[in-house]
Amino acid sequence: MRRVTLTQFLIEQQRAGRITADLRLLIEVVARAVKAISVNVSKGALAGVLGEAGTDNVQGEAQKKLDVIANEILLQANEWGGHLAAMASEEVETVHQIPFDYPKGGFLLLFDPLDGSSNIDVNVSVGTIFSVLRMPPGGAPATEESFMQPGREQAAAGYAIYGPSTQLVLTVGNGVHGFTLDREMGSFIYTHPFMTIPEETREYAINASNARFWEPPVQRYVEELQRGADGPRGVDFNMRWVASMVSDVHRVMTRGGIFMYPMDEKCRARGGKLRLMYEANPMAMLVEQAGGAASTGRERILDVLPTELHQRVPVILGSKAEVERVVEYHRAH
Ligand code: AHM
Ligand code: MG
Repeated sequence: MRRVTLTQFLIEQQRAGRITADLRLLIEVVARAVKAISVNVSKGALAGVLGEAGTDNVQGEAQKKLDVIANEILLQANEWGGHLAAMASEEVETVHQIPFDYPKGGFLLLFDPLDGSSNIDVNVSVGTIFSVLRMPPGGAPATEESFMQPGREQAAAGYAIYGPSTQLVLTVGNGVHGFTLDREMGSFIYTHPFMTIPEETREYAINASNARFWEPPVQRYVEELQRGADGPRGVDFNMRWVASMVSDVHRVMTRGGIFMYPMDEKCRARGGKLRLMYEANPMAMLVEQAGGAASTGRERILDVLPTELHQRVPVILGSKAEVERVVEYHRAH
């Protein structure tokens, strides 16, 4: 069997005119950083990387040591290549400028370095999520304003999942492509061409402990699912919740279903739980590219015009018909 590496895949994308050399380099560098994060994640207690870092991030959340390590790996890997105008990270308060002694490029890179980090200490899958925007023309030097673009403008998006195997799932606007890390060779192998979200689904993912805080449309939708074969849906649904967005979305990508972190009374003041720029937008692009849909309940996620870097939004994504149903319940309410 001919094994296609990520490098080869990207060169072919470049030849076909789908990405520029700069974007290819950018994705290669992100993939290299992901390999380094994967090594750290998999060493766990052996490397002394578990537990709290003793610091809080911008959102006042306690940082894990691995949050800090993963953030540093991504920042350092991407600083010197000359393909970026600036970076933004869930773990960093303001725009991360490229050091003055390195050349600047035309892209903006955004990431959640280690998503689902509450799962690290219990040895459950975590991930990295990233999004690539273009630097607005004439906008240099990059400011927070340069990042205020709706998700539909993303040039690329992807995530890495550090599970039993490490996988990189990527889109440059031409379908979703999955790669598996060959640890011995140190390279990503193209294992999942054109991933598509199955339309038929009997599975949903939501933190059900928040049920009493949800808005009526989501309460209605989930109640109907829970009534199973006896309810209006006429079939039984299954529920899964890893509490690691990358894992939960990866399952939806692989075998269909719906993932929701909707608006609720606990997160209303902040606008939602998940971050628009580091979580919702890249996942929404991937899900749409895989034939699914992604909404806040009231608006397509990719159409949300951001007003701040660390903005949060409600997220409902996955198999199209299910997402449309939840949106319809919002409309009807
Ligand atoms: P994090 O970026 O601080 O790890 O938080 C985001 C995570 C998501 O991965 C996951 O979907 C959600 O928070 C889980 O929330 P909860 O703890 O309410 O189940
Ligand atoms: Mg996160």
